[in-house]
Amino acid sequence: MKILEYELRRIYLPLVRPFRTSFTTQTDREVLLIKVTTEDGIVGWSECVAMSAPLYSPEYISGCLETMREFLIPALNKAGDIQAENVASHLKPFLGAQMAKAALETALLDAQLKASGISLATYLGANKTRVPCGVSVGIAPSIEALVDEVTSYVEAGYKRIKLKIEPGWDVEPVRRIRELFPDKPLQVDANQAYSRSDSKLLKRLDEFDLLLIEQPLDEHDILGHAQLAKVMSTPVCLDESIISLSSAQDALELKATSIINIKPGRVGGYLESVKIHDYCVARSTPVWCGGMLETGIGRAANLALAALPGFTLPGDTSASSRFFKQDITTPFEMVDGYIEVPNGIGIGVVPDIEFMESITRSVETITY
Ligand code: SMG
Ligand code: MG
Repeated sequence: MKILEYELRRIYLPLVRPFRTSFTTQTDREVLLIKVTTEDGIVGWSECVAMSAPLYSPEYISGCLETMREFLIPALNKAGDIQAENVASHLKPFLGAQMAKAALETALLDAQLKASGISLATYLGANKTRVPCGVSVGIAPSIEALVDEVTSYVEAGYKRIKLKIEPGWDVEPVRRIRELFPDKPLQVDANQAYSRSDSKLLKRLDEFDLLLIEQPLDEHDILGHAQLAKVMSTPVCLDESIISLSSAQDALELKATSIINIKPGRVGGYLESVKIHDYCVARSTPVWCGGMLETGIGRAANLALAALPGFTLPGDTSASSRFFKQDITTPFEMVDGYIEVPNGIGIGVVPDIEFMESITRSVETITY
């Protein structure tokens, strides 16, 4: 497959409500979309999960654009006739840049699968046609506001609730939600907001029968997570720290994590995600699919991944309406707490070009 054109497009979508985490409050989602066109005129789409600023991860949209334009796309072009399966090895000389690399690999994979007439779900090895949905709930202005928001998600049918926490917003909000919904699968995500000296405080969360606590400490603090996991009965689950199969293997071996949040963008793509999944299945480690406030483009691909057999916990695979009033694809809707896995060829969705154009801030095209 030869790619003749790469289109890099920045769009902005307003969020239906502000999304507050320990590191930022988001009121809109800027997204970098990738479109590739092959020499046969087949088009592949993907979205880069980086945020506007390097707050969740070191990567950010302008940086990804630069990396793609200056290094990654020229390297792929130089490689000539390429397969999605070889993208990672062509890009290996460039360090880091998992999100930028993942986006390029996914766009090529979409085009390649469209050419061969198979869906991403089938290609990755999915064994489900629908996946259970979890929802991620931001830090609220008050406990009452949190109760209202969580209640609306429970009533909508979400199968699992994830509460964002930070120092000063942890034990009490979690206690309140647990009291209201004693049987609801519940987990928390700190996005690195605590330090090793907080272990006593974090241990207080053990009484709430949580599925897991996600990334309590700094992304580089593997030892700290291992020490914390020893004293907490709540399983520790790493998110930001896991950037590849080998980092997952190390963290599991060191007992810094006992569950893995697989986010394809963070680990360099869907192919690396499947490797992590397979490794975890072989050692009976549960995995679940994380989310990055994706539009329908990224959401479609995440649903395909979440349909693999080892994804035994509900993921952050919520309905499009959780974040967006209008999505750039046909919205993903939740029925009885599940979303259907797309079964069209490739990622199975295409953007509504007119709407996408209307929310575009810039487009650049690299033609060969
Ligand atoms: O897409 O449902 C979603 C968002 C899930 O909480 C979510 N993602 O750390 O897991 C995480 C965060 C990262 C993005 S927060 C701006
Ligand atoms: Mg997280």
